[in-house]
Amino acid sequence: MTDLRTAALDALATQTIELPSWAFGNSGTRFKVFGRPGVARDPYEKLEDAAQVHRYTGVAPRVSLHIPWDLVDDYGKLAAHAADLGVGIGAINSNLFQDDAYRLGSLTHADPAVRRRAIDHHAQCVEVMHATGSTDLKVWLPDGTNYPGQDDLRARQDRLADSLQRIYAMLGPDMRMLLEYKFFEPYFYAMDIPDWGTSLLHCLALGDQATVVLDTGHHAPGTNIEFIVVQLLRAGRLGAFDFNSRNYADDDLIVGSADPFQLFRIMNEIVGNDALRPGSGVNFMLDQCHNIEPKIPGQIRSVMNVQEATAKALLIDRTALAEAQQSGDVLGANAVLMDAYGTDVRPLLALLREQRGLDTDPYAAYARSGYQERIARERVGGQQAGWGA
Ligand code: PSV
Ligand code: MN
Ligand code: MN
Repeated sequence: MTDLRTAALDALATQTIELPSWAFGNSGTRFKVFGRPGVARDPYEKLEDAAQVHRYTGVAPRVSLHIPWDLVDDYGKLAAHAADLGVGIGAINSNLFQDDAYRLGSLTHADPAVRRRAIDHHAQCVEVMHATGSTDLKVWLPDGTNYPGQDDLRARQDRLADSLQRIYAMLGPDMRMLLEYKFFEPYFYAMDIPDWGTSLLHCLALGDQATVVLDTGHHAPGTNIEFIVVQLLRAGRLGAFDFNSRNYADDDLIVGSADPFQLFRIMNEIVGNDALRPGSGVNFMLDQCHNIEPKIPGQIRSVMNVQEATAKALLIDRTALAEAQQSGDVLGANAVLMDAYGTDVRPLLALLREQRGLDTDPYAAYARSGYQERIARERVGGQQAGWGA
């Protein structure tokens, strides 16, 4: 085996991918939510399903929770349940988009009482973090305006900065805030954190424990996402990815399904900037829904897609690439990248799994396990993602 492949195997052995609890509930569009047999009925069962993904892939040891979707009486008990299943609790997502009070905003609202309510919700999330051992508080701000003149854009930013500061002050020394951006939806004139620049400015003002989350579905078509990755890494503020695939809007489809080359280009910058290494501070999370496909296999496929893109990025001959770039060999440099992208990495990933005592095909192994048939038999009344509260 070449040195490059050996190094790739070592790096792949350390990679982890975090799963979203909401991927295991029923989900859909605003037109229809299709129920599926056997879907998890509560947060405990969502963890059980997530643990299946880890069991067959070996690289998905954490689950993000969404509060209050994943509401339970005792979060210590939920974390213990996760530990029994061989997984842990990852990021805690706050929810600022399902409350009538937030029609005109939450952390940016003109009324201090509404802002207080939104800030206090994060105190509840931080409590959940303490109880579960989570270190990442993920804030996606759904605030924005629909019409020019509807509100004062500058005043909203000032109120947001103040609210975020109050939330940031709640963090323990080992905790981080992950601040997500999205260019549209649920508002369509001006979102209050529409882009990475706005998120980064707020993070820089807050302090070292604040970092940006890059959700791959939250950009305008044609945006060069890998360029954003580089900028955030350069600033030391890329805290996490929400991986998913988009064609039109915030589609939340299986990562790497429509554009595996984009995922490869992103992972190329991650590998090239030494951000794959555990401890580099980048949390690779999925943020997806499986509306028409089965949930657990959908998550297994997603994890495998991330692994494939990562493996290809690890196989880039970076010495040859640097030489070609240095000498201005435009086509040569591009060819180095394309050679790696064109490599069939499935045998390498099969070897990785074999070395870890896993089935070489996690997708097929899960299908054979009988788990899906068992949950379809035993669970009645699957929970809709987003309506756990
Ligand atoms: C918003 O579109 C988002 O991507 C945020 O990450 C939320 O937490 C997630 O979806 C689930 O609603
Ligand atoms: Mn997201
Ligand atoms: Mn989204």
